[in-house]
Amino acid sequence: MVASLESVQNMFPSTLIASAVPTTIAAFDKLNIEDQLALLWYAYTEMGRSITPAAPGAARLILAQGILDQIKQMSPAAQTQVMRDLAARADSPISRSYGSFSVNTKLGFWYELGEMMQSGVVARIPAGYEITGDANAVLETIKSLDAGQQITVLRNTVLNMGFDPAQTDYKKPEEPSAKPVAFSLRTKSEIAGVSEYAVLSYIENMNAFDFKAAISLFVTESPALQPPFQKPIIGREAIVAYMNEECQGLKMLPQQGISEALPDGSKQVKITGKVQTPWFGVNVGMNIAWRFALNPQGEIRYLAVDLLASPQELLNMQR
Ligand code: ECH
Repeated sequence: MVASLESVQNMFPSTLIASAVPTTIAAFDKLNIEDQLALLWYAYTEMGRSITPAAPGAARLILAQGILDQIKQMSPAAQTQVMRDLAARADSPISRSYGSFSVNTKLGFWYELGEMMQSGVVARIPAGYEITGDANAVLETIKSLDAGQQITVLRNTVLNMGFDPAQTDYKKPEEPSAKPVAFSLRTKSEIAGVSEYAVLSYIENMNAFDFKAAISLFVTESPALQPPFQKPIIGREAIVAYMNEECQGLKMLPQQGISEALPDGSKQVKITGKVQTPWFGVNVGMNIAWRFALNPQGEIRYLAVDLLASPQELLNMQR
């Protein structure tokens, strides 16, 4: 018998996730557009989280470059309007192009725009702009989050911007995937408490950006991958497309785990550890749990990735 998706979604129910992230994003969404942009500016420039300069690689920005050049030529008022349209998800030509960008191109676009704002080439948030009390409350909440949670909020606000009529998910072919790391350079993963082949091999392949090998560890029929705060992505093809877009350059540093055999021969495995994004490199380690449901053949039927509420959760190995 195959366990239903709902039943495996609830495995290791004591895992505490960072629910402050979606509530903060929901509160942010209710703010007016000026406040949203000003808040992001303060959050980004004042929290002192530095982006690794190598991350937004030039190749990634080919699609955004035309629009960035266009923006540079505009009057300060028009530049501000472009930013307002993006944040308001208005239907404008630039907002449509942005909506079709991949995740990393969206982040790279704002990274560049932020640099241009700092150097004065693009209109800044007017000096002396006072954010409302509501916006200030959201900013204070963001300040109280841990670094991994802060960058997750920033990332999600950037991804929600722009106009995307089709709401296309992970079908953007613009980013050629980088070559997987050569076999001779790969590192074996060892995780205290876990010896399941599929789990160890998943981490090794993901750290080598070998997404084809990683997906081969999943069941053929409707495997599911559930990213933090998202609905599960179902099917091998959709998962590989997602990995190609989202997992280039991610570094997974699992620390420990627990494995449980169920009467039907299937298994549930939870591991916890850190994940680093190429955007922030070693500056930010996100506290993560991976919850795997393995079928009796040891194949991955379901994998949930959770952003944890606190570093203490890294040690939570209860059922
Ligand atoms: C300025 C002011 C005006 C408005 C805006 C501005 C610019 C903002 C900028 C923001 C940049 C933000 C960035 C955020 C990057 C965050 C990255 C994160 C990555 C998390 C990845 C995880 C991976 C988990 C997974 C694992 C698996 O095993 C399976 C797959 C997967 C200031 C100009 C907007 C520039 C760069 C949070 C957790 C482990 C689920 C992917």
